[in-house]
Amino acid sequence: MIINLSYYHIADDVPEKDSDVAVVIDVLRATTTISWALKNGADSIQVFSDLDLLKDTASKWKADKRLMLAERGGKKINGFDLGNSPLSVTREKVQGKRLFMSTTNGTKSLKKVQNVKYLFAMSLPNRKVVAERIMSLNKKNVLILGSGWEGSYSLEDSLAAGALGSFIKENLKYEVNISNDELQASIALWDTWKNDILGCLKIATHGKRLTSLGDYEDDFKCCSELDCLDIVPTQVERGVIRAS
Ligand code: 3SL
Repeated sequence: MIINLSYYHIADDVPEKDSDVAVVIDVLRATTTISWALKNGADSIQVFSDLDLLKDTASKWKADKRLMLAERGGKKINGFDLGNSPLSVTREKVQGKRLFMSTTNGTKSLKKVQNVKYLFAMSLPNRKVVAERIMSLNKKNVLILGSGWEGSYSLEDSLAAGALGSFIKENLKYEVNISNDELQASIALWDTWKNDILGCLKIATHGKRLTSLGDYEDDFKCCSELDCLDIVPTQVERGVIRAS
């Protein structure tokens, strides 16, 4: 048995060929927010690229069972309940609710691979449990997809891809084939920064962008915590993610 692991920086880079498993990463901050929302009891997250479609779909849901989250350029959009901070999805706000969510890049990556049979959202806090779930599936081709920023590379997603690749390489009983240079480079990145994850997030371009927008110190801390969540955000129907 062999597992082929590949990593693509952004949605547009994903090749047409089929994968058995896809893992989407948006460290700053969409997949961290999704992971924490589910940990705090959200019923499900439905992701959208289009804001009008999000509003229209949400309007058909019971008012006390829904929340609308939207972010563009790092900021919450006026008229929505929440933006995209993992700190905002507290138990008081999200428990039992469906979250209708759209972000600049992360939800785009989730949409891109929504036809893959096993689709997970990963952040640094749930890296270990997502890796263990992937390993337990015994599937051959696993695609890791970052979110980047508006079509370009992001350091923090690549760091997390390397963290995932390293964990699987070190813990899987059978052969792991790191099948593209993007993942080889990400594993090297992880080896360089694994003892200063927070530092890496802050020097990343999107880290600097967030810093320029305000005080995101607690978001950085939350997004850089490793292996502290036991939630595997799993697509259960197209565009809808639940904890499993
Ligand atoms: O790009 C995205 O999807 C967001 O995660 C960006 S932000 O961290 O909310 O600014």
